[in-house]
Amino acid sequence: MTENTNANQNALSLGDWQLSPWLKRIIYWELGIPLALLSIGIYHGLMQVIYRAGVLHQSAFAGLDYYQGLTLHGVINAIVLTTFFAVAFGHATITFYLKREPTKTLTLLSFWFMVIGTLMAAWAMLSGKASVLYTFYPPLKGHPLFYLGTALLIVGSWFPLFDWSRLYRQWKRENPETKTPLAVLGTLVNFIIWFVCTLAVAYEVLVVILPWALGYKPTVNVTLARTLFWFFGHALVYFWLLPAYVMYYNFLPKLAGGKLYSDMAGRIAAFLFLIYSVPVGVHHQFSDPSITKGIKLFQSILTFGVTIPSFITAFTIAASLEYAGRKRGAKGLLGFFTKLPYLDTDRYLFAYLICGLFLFIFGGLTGIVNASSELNNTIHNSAWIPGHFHMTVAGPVFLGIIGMSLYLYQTTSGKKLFMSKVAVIIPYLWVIGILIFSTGLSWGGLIGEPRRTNLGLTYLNPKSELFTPEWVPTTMLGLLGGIIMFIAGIMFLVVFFGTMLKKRSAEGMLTFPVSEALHDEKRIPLFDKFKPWLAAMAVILVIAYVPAFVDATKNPGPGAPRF
Ligand code: HAS
Ligand code: CU
Repeated sequence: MTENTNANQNALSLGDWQLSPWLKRIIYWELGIPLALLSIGIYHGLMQVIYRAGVLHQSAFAGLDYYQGLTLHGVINAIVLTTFFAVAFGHATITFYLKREPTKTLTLLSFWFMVIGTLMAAWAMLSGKASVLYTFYPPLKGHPLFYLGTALLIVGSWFPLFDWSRLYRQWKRENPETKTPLAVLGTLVNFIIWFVCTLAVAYEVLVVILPWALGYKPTVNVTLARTLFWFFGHALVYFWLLPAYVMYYNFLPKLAGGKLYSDMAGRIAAFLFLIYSVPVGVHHQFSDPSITKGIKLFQSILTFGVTIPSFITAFTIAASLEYAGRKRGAKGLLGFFTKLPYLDTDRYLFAYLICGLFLFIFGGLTGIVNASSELNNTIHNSAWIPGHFHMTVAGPVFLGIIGMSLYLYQTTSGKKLFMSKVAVIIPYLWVIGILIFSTGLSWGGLIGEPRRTNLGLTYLNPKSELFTPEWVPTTMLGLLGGIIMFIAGIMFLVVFFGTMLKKRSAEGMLTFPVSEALHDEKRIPLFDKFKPWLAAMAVILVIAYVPAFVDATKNPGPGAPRF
């Protein structure tokens, strides 16, 4: 039982919770289904590096086309896994911190929408009818069931927000003077961002793309579709990231043996994400001619705004780790880094979280390069971009997801970890793989290696007229890193499903390593209310996006070809 009793008004009793059997089952399915699909996702990751390095022809295995494999890789890993996990982890955090469970009907409805949606999209991708990549905007055109499936998956992930908000309001009425638990605040902020940004992609899919994909409309406004997509697509990356941030603030300090340096820092970061996450999508469209310079400049500045909550997080979590290290006897300026429980199998979650944080230093820095519109000219659409995003979404996000999936399953099932020593080294192996892989891609990107191109057999073949020797070492590094990542991924699946097959050895409970705050600041109403921040979010969104949509509508460009 963990208690946080720093100040009366912050008091919360956070004992373990016995999940209702139906909720436990749903959470297991929501963790297990995407992890099973992950086997396809990481297989195609491996295939990408092999094809790109020109080692094998794309049809060598299973006869799948490069773009089909890339679509499966992106959709499964970045959309299906992340969405299912965010919902499952949300159910767990809300239930644990508010001590009340979501309603069965809505939870089941959400689950089935997500499962059926995923199956529809999976059919379209596996049958080769939707090789439209995970960004799926035109002019690429896929089977209508792909779009309908993705829409169902997204709508399914909306339901819990309404349920959780109701539980939260109920809790707040009973505890008006208690600070909203930071994990609950983070989860609600995340799903509000998700709800707002997915409205745009729902419109894109249902109103702009589907009539064209079904053949009712001969062409489509590509710029509008892209602008709607990126309204969603950038905020999507924070929807991936925020569950990891919830873990960093609320669990990592405790796992390290210390306290969260400042609780208020976490609240400020969460609300800054709420206002800045959406109105920055145009930073993916710096090269789109139809959008005017003023909007690009404004959204570029806002993009620097959205780095602030991450800088706040970097300093707050570093201070929390320093506190933990010193408590464990560390001396000197940086000695605390040597005193952390890196390989402690009882706290294996620590390893997953610290490795993600470490990768995010590089993921964040490369993001800042991308956001600078001059530099963006150099790296846009180059291999640099997957270099960047594997140190973000495949860094803190992926490691947070797999570490927490294992933790949630293991603690609530009351089973012992299968191969615990292996479980704790997986994230380090992953870090080595990603660092090599991303170095190859980032370096390649800087010397013109494109992304999303099966370049191996043409550009890397000495007999080809297009042979580009500079890309041999970069794609080889990608291959080496990719192989290491694949091995780490398979090892994780063995540990996770191996744990599932074990016998129960204790009563399973929902429990989290809750961090106390070192500075547990008084409740300040502004940082405990959603309304003022929602209003600010709406104002900035209107200023940033109305002109962008007007531009895209007035200036549609050539339209999509009819194929
Ligand atoms: Fe990004 C493209 C800008 C963050 C994901 N990004 C992408 C794409 C993806 C993606 C998937 O401005 C490609 C989309 C596509 O397919 O076309 N990104 C940014 C910026 C940030 C950023 C400014 N991105 C993310 C996150 C992602 C993600 C997070 C996924 C989860 N990104 C861009 C831009 C593009 C882009 C442009 C378009 C490029 C183009 O031309 O196409 C910022 O949010 C980053 C802020 C982060 C920091 C780092 C803080 C560091 C922390 C760690 C501290 C460590 C400690 C531990 C304390 C400032 C918190 C130390 C421990 C030890 C043991 C040492
Ligand atoms: Cu972005």
